[in-house]
Amino acid sequence: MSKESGKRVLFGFWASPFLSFAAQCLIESDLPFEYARVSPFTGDVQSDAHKARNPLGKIPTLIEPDGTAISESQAICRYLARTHETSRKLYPCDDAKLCARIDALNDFLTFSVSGPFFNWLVVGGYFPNPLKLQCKAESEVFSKLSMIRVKDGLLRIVRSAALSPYLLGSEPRMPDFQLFQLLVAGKAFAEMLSMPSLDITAFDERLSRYYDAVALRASSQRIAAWQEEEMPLTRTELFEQFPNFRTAQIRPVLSKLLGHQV
Ligand SMILES: N[C@@H](CCC(=O)N[C@@H](CS)C(=O)NCC(=O)O)C(=O)O
Repeated sequence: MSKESGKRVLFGFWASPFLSFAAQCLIESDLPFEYARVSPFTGDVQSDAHKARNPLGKIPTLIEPDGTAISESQAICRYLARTHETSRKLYPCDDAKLCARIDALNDFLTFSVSGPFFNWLVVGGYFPNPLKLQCKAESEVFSKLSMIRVKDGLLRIVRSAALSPYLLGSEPRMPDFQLFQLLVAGKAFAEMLSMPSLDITAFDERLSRYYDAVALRASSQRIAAWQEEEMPLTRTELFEQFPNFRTAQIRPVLSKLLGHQV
């Protein structure tokens, strides 16, 4: 039995929109949990202790009181809905038609918004600064192309969603917290990396109004306070510890790929 058993513990760090999304589903479901910090910026995700929880070496991971470990934010939220009545409003598993609409939005957000956003963050943001790789021109081109993809994905959503005020109507569902926490992360990383374009909420007025509506929820505000409290530590790790182990891993691969020393 893991030493975490008997308690519900969420592993990760607050700068991750995936962890914040899972945390928001827990709070909205009235499921108390403890938080245990595992930072990707220190290499903690590759520790034996974390890999025993999630062999993929990613955060977030949730350990349920019975010892069950679940990773991947959407898998966590769906598991909660299947095992806890209070969570079912976010993902009504007995309503196949509504779940299909929810799944469609979650899948679209993952593939067409969140994926390109994170590639942009890494290649356009982390590579030149804080990793200080000499690939500024390539990073800028990549940023522009990523911005087009992310904007396209977000515009498809705001044009087709109910936004009254939530994506599927008057009640928030799983994709609302996935999207909202991505918008929150955009703002945080725009500030942390001095890259204003990462604030993707600013792409469209409808998105700003949507953000403001979800931000009013008590769960959003609780998470915002935790995110803010942890930000100085995360910033220090990003600029001081992260380059120490990441730069050496990436530099030879990227130099070969780009055909010049980075
Ligand atoms: N699809 C995953 C994404 C999780 C993810 O990419 N987490 C990042 C932090 S935001 C991570 O663990 N990075 C560490 C690594 O890739 O080594 C989810 O929805 O939970």
